Amino acid sequence: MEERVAERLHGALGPLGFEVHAFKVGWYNAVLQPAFHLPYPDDTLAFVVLSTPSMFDKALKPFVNKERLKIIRDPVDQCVSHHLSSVKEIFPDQKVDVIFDYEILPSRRPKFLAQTAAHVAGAAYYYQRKDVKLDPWGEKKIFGVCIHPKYGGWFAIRGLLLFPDVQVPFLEQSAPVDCVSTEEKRTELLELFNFHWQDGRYRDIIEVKERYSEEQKTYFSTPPAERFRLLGLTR
Ligand code: GSH
Repeated sequence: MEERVAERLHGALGPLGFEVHAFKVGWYNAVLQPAFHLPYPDDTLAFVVLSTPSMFDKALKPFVNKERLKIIRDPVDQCVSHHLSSVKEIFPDQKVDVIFDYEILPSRRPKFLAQTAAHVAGAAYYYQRKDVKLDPWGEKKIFGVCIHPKYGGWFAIRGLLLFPDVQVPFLEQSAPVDCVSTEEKRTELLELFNFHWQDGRYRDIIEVKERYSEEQKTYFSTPPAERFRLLGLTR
């Protein structure tokens, strides 16, 4: 069952530059405090959706061109929302719940912890402070970061697709690739991500197969309000 759903999702979202990885809600809930649990039974089938570098050309630009007569406020979020919501049409007999990375609860907590989902699904390794033994940061708060074996840090976690009617008790979990395997590199990664996030060097902590184009780098490093002209939309 899982394979058929995965194949169809891959067929629909792959050509748009998205990647999907299956997991069971129970794997996710098992590593989190109850306040963060997803309210579904443990065996429920879910997918984490990532955008890869090619999403920019394959999905975002065509989406913006097609929608240019409408008012677009959040090009990236609206594009992702459009394509993930369209998935419902390929599963007309199934309930599909979609949660986006930008959604927050009234408590201002995110609706799901994206990096944890990517890790348990085997999509990208979530490196955290606890993965470094000799910790040089003292009292400082250190955020963890996911690294993808193919794209390094050049990707984003966009959402979850949940299939509440599909139970997959026998789904096998695969561990994410531990691509930043030395203590030194992990320390460097967390250092770069926490203290030099904007220069993007953390994204190249491993040799990557594909990264954002210069155009895409410029896009994401430009404040959102000024991005419209980069897309040829005048504001
Ligand atoms: N809300 C705006 C939109 O929808 O256009 C901004 C979206 C945005 O820039 N999101 C960031 C992003 O996609 C944070 S997830 N960055 C890509 C990256 O950092 O790899």
